[in-house]
Amino acid sequence: MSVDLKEIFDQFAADGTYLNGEPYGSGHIHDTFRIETAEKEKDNYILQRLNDKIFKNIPELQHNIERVTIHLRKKLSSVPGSDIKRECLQLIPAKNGNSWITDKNGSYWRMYIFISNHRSYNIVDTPIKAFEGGKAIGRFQAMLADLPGEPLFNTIPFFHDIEKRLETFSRILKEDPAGRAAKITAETDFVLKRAEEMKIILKLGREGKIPVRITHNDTKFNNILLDENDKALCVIDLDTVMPGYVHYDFGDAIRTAANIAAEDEKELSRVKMDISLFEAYASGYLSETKETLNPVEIDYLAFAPRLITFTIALRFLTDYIDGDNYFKIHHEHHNLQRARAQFRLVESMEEQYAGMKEIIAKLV
Ligand code: ADP
Ligand code: GN1
Ligand code: MG
Repeated sequence: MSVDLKEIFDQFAADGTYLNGEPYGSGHIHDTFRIETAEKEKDNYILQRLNDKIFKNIPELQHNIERVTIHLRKKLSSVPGSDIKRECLQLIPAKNGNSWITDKNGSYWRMYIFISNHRSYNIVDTPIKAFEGGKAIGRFQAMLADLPGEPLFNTIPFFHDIEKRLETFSRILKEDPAGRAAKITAETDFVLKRAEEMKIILKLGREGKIPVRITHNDTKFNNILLDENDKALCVIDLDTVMPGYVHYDFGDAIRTAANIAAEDEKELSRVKMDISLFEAYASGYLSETKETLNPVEIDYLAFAPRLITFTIALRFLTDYIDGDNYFKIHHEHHNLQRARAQFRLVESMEEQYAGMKEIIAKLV
C-alpha cells in the first residue's frame, strides 16, 4: 500500500516542514517511519501507522499513552537538568484535536517527536549497557507507581497470561489452519513438558502473594533507548503499558539483554544467556526497585526470564501454525526460526538457573 507520508504528516500540529520520510527501526508490530523536517534546528518525527488488528481499540490505547506520557513528563520536570524531549515520548496532537488521525483507508496514525542522538541495540554486548537498561526499566516502573486515576485500559487482554496462551496454542494446533502442525512435534513436546511449571506467577497473583502493578509489558532491549554515552535515556513503545506483574518486564528484558545471539538466530548453538549480562541488568533494575518489591516478587525474579522467553517462543510458534497472522515476518519460516531460537534460550536459562537465583539473592 503506497502512502503519502507528507499528507499524513500535515494533519498533525508539528513544528517544521516535511522534507522526507523513510521506514525506520525493527519493531514487529506497527509500520514506523522517520520523518525529517526541512529546518535543521527543528525536531524530526516518528510517524506510525498503528496495527489495529492487534490493538483493537485505538482511542483507548492512545488515551493510556496520553496519561502515561503526561505523568512521566510531570515527574521529569521536577528533576534538575532533565532533558524532557529526549527522556520521555512526546505525542504530537493532530489538528482534529485527538492524538491520532485516520486516513482514507481507515488506518490509524500517530506521531511522536523523534528522540535525537539515541542508541538502540537489538543485541547487548557489554554489562554496562545491560546495567543502564535495568536502571531505565526500574525507574520507569517507579515513576508510574503513583499514576492517578482509573486503572489503565488493558490494550491487549491476557497479554502475558500463559494459561490463555497455552489454550490458544492447543486450539490452533488442533485446527492446524496452515497445515504446519506435523512439522513441529519436537517443539510441541518441549511446550507440554514445561506447561505446568510456567503457571506459577499467575498462581502467586491469584493467591495475593504478588501485586498487580503498572508495568510496560514489552521491555525488549530495543524499546529502551540509550544516549550517545550509552546511558539510560528513554523507555519507548508504550502500547502495552497496563496492569501486570513486575516479572513480565524483568523477564522480557533479560530475554533480549542477556542473549548473546539474535532473537531469530538460525544457528542454535550460538544462542546462550550470558550470566554476566543477567547480573548487570538485575543490578541496574534492583538499584531502582529493591525497596518497593515484596519478598515473593524478589524470590521469583530469577524465574521470570524462563517464563517470558517460553511465553514469547510459544507465541512465535502459535503464529507459525496459524499461518503468520500476528508478527511481521521476513521469510517463510521466520516464526518457526524465532520460536526455536527462543526455546534454545529457555534451555540455556534452565542450565544456569541456580546461578541466577544466587545473583538475585546477593543483590538484595
Ligand atoms: P513496534 O511496536 O512495532 O515495535 P515501536 O513503537 O517500538 O513499534 O517503534 C519501532 C522502532 O522505532 C523502535 O524500536 C525505535 O527504533 C523507533 N522509535 C519509536 N519511537 C521513537 C522515537 N520517539 N524516537 C526515536 N526512535 C523511535
Ligand atoms: C513485539 O512491538 P515490538 O516489536 O517491540 C511484541 C512483543 C514481543 C516482541 C518479540 C504488542 O514487540 O510482545 O515480545 O515483538 N509486541 C506485541 O520480539 O505483541
Ligand atoms: Mg518496539
